[in-house]
Amino acid sequence: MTETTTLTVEALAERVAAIFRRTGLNDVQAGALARVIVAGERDACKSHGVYRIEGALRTVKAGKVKPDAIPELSADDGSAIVKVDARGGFANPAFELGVPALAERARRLGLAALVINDCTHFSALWPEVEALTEQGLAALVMCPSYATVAPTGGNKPLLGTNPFAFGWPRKGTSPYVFDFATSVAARGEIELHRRAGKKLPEGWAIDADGNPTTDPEAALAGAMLPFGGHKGSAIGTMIELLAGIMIGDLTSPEVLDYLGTTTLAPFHGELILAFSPEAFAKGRPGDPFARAETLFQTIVGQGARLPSQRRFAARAKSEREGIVLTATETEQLDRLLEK
Ligand code: NDP
Ligand code: PYC
Repeated sequence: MTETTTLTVEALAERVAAIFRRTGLNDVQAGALARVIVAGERDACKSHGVYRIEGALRTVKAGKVKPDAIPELSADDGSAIVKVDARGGFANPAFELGVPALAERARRLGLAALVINDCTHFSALWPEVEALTEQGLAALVMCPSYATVAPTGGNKPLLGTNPFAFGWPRKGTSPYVFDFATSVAARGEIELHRRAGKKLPEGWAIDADGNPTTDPEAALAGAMLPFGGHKGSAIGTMIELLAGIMIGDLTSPEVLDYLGTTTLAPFHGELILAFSPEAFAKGRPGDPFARAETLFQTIVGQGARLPSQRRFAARAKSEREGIVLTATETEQLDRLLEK
């Protein structure tokens, strides 16, 4: 049997933050990164958990992210668009800085946007969505990545795996949240298959000659495919437009040109939209939260599950019993702490 180690959420967060501080990250960067990585591990989202630490450290060592950046909130002009300049640091502390102003504007104006520019982004988006649903707001979050996905009908990497997440607040229970790559799977999943020596499911990727492949190495050298064919391809393109071009930041092909590799975390911008359901529904019949509950109950009533239910169950278990790490993961953390 493989040996495992169990740590509390707090103990793992301390270890991860200590690793980042040892590499020269300031407290703002190290704390925000540790929170998002540990949240991934806690919720059994392995593709964005502790496995991501080394990629973040590689990006620091390559000089492609500023470990001591202090994000800056633009002067307050009361507009619906809140802007945070990550100043070359990671996206996560920039998000944490911008979210109070975003939530206040969304409540006051009905909807508001947070634009983060010049950031390195490697994390899952649901922690950001949940930061807004916790405040009674609905949210949409998206960002480009780097060119690794061929558009439907094409044969070369162009779009990113461009994650897209949505959240709806629910009273007295976990929010409705989905969060997915607009490729068939996150690139992290391909890498985890490669490490485990497993073949990919059919339909995930093409090789460098544009032929379908189930070999993770060939997929990493070729291109991934969008989810849902032309529909995912169009949504991935929309994210390049809204969260790349519209906010004056890099698109996925530009990110790859800038980095020259997919082994580092991508540098681009991010767009977060927050909505007040009460403001939108004002003057219309019915309470939007009660109506949403009817919809959710009907979905579940058919035997379907709501997205994020697996994650919330994993979270409850981790909070109750601790986070279980494999021997390899524990060795990785020990090695990085000793470096
Ligand atoms: P998954 O396909 O694993 O999950 C997508 C969503 O669908 C989740 O909300 C999941 O909930 C839900 N879901 C899965 N199965 C069902 C089901 N049977 N019924 C209802 N809902 C279901 O996600 P991906 O592999 O596409 O993405 C994983 C992560 O990678 C995301 O968090 C994303 O943000 C991140 N990512 C980040 C990128 C970046 O550049 N920063 C790029 C690409 C991806 P549950 O979790 O409960 O299973
Ligand atoms: O899993 O596709 C991915 C990814 C790319 C950048 C961060 N995560």
